[in-house]
Amino acid sequence: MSEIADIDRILYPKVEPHTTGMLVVSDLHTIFWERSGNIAGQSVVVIHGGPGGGSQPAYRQYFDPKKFDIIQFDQRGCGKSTPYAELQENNTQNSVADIEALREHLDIDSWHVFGGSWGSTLSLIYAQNYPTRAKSLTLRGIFMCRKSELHWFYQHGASNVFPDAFEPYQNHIPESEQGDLIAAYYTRLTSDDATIRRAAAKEWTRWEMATSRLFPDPEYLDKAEDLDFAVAFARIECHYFINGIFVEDGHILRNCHKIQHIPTTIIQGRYDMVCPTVSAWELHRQMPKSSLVIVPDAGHSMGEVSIARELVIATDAL
Ligand code: STX
Repeated sequence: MSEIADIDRILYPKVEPHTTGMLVVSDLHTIFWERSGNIAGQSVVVIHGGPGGGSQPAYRQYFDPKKFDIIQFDQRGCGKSTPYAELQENNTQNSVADIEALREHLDIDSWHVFGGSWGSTLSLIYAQNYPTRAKSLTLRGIFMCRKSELHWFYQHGASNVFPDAFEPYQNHIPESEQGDLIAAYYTRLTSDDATIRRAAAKEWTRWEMATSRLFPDPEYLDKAEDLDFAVAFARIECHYFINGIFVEDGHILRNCHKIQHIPTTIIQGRYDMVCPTVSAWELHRQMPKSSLVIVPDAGHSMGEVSIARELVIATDAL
């Protein structure tokens, strides 16, 4: 049985949004949102990864559409939000404010918050800023974007497990600049020359796609070839990371005291090479009432069967 067929049996059937909209959040940025499932059900907001990854139709299949009012949106500069791949006025504080603006726009009092990877980062900071608005947190592939985590994935660490995938990512940059790959990629991803930007985006994105699953999926790797996706993803990620996500290192762990009352489930793939398990562990330690599920046979992606299974168990229990 292929992995694709298996995951179809775990996830809820495909549903289409019943309402979509564009929310103007600043003079520059407009956010695309979509709503599916049961509008009279419990509201849940889905926070996508990257930053810059955009929301995907499959993300709503992690929720029973009869039970949940499912809200998805594309963060600034990605997916169907405009302007495309824009870095100005694109930062963590604005992204948190956008979630709150969307909640108010949809006239929802409080909602469940669901996010993986960068989506876990942003979910945590959102909940810490608006602790009465998050009814629960369902978090996967914990990423707190500390310098240690960024160094592990983009400079040295994951490189030791995936030297084959790391080589083209590293060698895209001349040796003289390889000492700081995030900075070197930033220069290229923000170049005036679209050819340079696109070439860098492809290598940056390939590295992440190649390392996201315990068993790499060729279809997933193709995302790096989709330059419309890769340019926004790579530019926005790199912009957030070179700026230390616009908060002090360790900000999230230091602010966990504000969210102890929020029921929290943490789902983490043991062999997550993008966001190693130690971050989930440290978060769990700071949130003693949280439940932590370490999935023994998975990496980073919510598309992995055993991660998907745990996520659906968690949302069914909300
Ligand atoms: N980035 C982690 C992250 O949030 C370092 C992420 N990784 N892949 C994704 O997001 C997509 C699934 C959106 C491609």
